[in-house]
Amino acid sequence: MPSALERWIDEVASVTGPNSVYWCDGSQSENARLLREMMAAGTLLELNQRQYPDCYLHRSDPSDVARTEHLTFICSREQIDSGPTNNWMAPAEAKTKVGALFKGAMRGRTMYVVPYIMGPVGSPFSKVGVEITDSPYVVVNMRIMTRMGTPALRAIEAGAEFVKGLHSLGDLSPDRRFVLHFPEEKMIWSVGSGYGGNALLGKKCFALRIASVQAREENWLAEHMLIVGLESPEGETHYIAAAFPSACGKTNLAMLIPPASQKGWKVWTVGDDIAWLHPGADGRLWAINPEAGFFGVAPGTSTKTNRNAMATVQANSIFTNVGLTEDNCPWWEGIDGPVPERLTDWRGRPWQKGSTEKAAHPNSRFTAPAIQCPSISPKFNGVPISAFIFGGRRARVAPLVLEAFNWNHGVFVGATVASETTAAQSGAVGVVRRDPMAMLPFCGYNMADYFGHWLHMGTVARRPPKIFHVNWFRQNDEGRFIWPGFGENMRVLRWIVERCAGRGGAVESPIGLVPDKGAIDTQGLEIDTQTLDDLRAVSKDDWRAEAAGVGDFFGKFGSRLPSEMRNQRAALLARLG
Ligand code: OXD
Ligand code: MN
Repeated sequence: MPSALERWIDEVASVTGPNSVYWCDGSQSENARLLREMMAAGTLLELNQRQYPDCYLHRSDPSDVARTEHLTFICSREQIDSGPTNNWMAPAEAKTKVGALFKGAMRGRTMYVVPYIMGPVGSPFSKVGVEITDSPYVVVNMRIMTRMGTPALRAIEAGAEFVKGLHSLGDLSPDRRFVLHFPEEKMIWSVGSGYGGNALLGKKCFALRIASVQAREENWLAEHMLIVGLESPEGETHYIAAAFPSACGKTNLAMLIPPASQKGWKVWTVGDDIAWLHPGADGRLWAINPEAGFFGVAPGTSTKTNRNAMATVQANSIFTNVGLTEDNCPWWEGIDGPVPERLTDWRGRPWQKGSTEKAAHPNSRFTAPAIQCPSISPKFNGVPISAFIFGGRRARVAPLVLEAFNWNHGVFVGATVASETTAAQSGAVGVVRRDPMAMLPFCGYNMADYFGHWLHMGTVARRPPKIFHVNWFRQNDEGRFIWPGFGENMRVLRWIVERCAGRGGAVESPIGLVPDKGAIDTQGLEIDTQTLDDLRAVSKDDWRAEAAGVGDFFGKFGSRLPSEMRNQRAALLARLG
């Protein structure tokens, strides 16, 4: 009897009509063949193999360069279960409307069956998925980003449940592009886009939107968080999971290199984008990175901003929509060295120094194996989390760092994070939006219930992490950043670790605990006391306005909002006087 997987493959093949069906085993030889075929077809360019061995460049359709949130839907049976922050389509309507786009969509193409595991092979926290796709670019990226091929198939044969993901490039038209999630069926349909966040279905679609639903059902958390370990000179390591909106320097923080002033400290990279967290027998939350690679934003990455990332992408990596130098090396704005006189831009057109257009697309990416990162942690099977950090990009209002009073207050802090939009989303850049736990585009169910789930997890885990908020992006009146950021953020992380260890000075403010004067080590930094005060400043007027904005935001959720969220807001207003 054919298995459930085989029946699904047959069903999809009969609808989409590919020339052939190919089951991926994840082997090196299979990968080499796919790369050769793409180069022959002109969809992949070989980069300078001396400087970038086994690295390639892909140029996407110029209308397909970022996640398209307005075309992303949660197709729960009841609209209320998707909540006011998600687009919703009824499952039956979605299947009819988008099913029509899959009809004959793979004609003339190969249909690839891509079995994969999110998380390490054999880990009890890992989950299995199968992506059907007609894009070989997706296959070679999935091989970097997940544990792809035979081990996943074996797990399914042994009875593992799997998330079904169906992807077709379709005709790449934004008018016929949809990214659909069926949370009750644990199924994903994506058509009309080859962009990573829309097409590598293991990442945002499974590991966040579908997994967030699974996590709620099974008492764990699936979060848009990097995971790092901070090892002190004495050899004590604390792990931190941190949520920031897209393109806020998550990858840089995950791979931070302590500056010379932080002698003896070491940072271990566990993950740069997604954390799956389970309560352990010890009452703590234990995190794994479900991914095996980094899909990072290229522009701004250099040996100065992120030496580890530069080392990671030196081999076996795929670059998407970056520029190209005359000697066939990838190039982007902010990379090391002088700007070349001439380049080929991300669309393949000649580019000259001084051009008003960018050579690399602002959301151009690298896909690179995590194992190549010099700071990669060997602890793939789980690390205990001491602290959660939420961060936003705020020019004013939020201080450099604050600690929540307790778990429920921390959930409120996470739920009310605001940030400014970036190039990772299509649409206007620089608009302030509320982005709870940096999960706004990634929560697969009603966010009011998600806040409830977070509150609940504080009772499931007996020793939950402490919760903090950071803002690296505070500016002065002239619009200049007042905190140096990058490696110097280590100083703030050290205060956080100190607090987790029961040390570190803090004073109460109406919005949480802020570092005592002098509690953050600023030795060797050129920063005056006024600026330090500004970084710790909490303006009651600003926060009253903020609380009003929070009230508007909470209002969207109506009676579904947990009353504790309203209580927290009332308590904040009371503390503000
Ligand atoms: C990402 C994103 O690609 O958050 O990680 O957009
Ligand atoms: Mn992300």
